[in-house]
Amino acid sequence: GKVRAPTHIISTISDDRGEEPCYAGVPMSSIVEQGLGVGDVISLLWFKRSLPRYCTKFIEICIMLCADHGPCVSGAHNTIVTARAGKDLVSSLVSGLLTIGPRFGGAIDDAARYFKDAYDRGLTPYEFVEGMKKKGIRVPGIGHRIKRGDNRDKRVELLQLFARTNFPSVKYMEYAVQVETYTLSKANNLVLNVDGAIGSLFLDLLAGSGMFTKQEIDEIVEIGYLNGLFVLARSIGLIGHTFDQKRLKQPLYRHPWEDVLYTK
Ligand code: Q5B
Repeated sequence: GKVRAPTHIISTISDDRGEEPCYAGVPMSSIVEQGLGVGDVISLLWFKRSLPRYCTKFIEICIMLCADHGPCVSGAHNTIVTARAGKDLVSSLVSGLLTIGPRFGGAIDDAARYFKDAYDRGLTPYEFVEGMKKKGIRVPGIGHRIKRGDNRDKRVELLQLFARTNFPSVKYMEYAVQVETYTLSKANNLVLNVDGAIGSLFLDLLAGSGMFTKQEIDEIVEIGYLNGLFVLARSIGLIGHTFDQKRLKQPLYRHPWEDVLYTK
């Protein structure tokens, strides 16, 4: 019989060898003919399955709402400084992307991990938050630099409204809201932020859609797919900031001495 040399790469998400490329087995022409969108493409390439329309719409809303949050956030600031140093698009983009992490935009996976663990173990919000405090860990998905209890994040409200209207269950999100109610009783800045809203709602999508086994959900949460949503979304804004600086012919950035505390 035929003997095949062992391969150096295994790939399961796409195939470009036939007449047309396929994403998770779905030919490109079918994706276009069915009028599918970027949420469907993400479903195929990240989750290797077609998800119901409300799920792909939710993914698209996450991408749209996280695409940009002004020039002052860490990522945009880095991108702007890099573009003004005369660097190219990719360098400006990745310089911004590299700021995404546990404090800025990259708290979605940990929010999902901690909210899931706390909810599944039946912890009250008090037990969860105080337990985190004892361990010296900030609750991922809680807290914001400019949003407050009396100045909520509109993005969070829009995601919650969509999910309450379209998801079969929002138990993890409701738990995150209870956690927020408790943290807000401690300090006004400890709101449920956009990372926490996406993290908890994606748990609801995974658990409520009937499209994933328990083992698959655990794997997705463990591997950490969800920061990818923020990375993908914010790339749109960071690319925009690069073009903006180039268009405006902005000179090399130098931070003003007056804004530095020089001390020994
Ligand atoms: N405290 C986000 O902090 C921030 C606490 C907490 C318990 C918490 C902080 C935090 C978890 C990570 C997270 C995603 C660093 C944020 C995003 C995207 C964005 C960004 C944009 C966009 C803000 C004051 C007091 C201290 C702290 C306590 C704060 N957070 N305690 N759990 N989670 N959150 N990140 O304002 O007693 O005085 O020592 O790490 O979810 O990134 O728009 O800007 O779209 O671009 O610097 O929205 O919350 O507050 O550090 O001065 O803390 O609150 O222990 O207590 P701040 P701090 P104490 S969304």
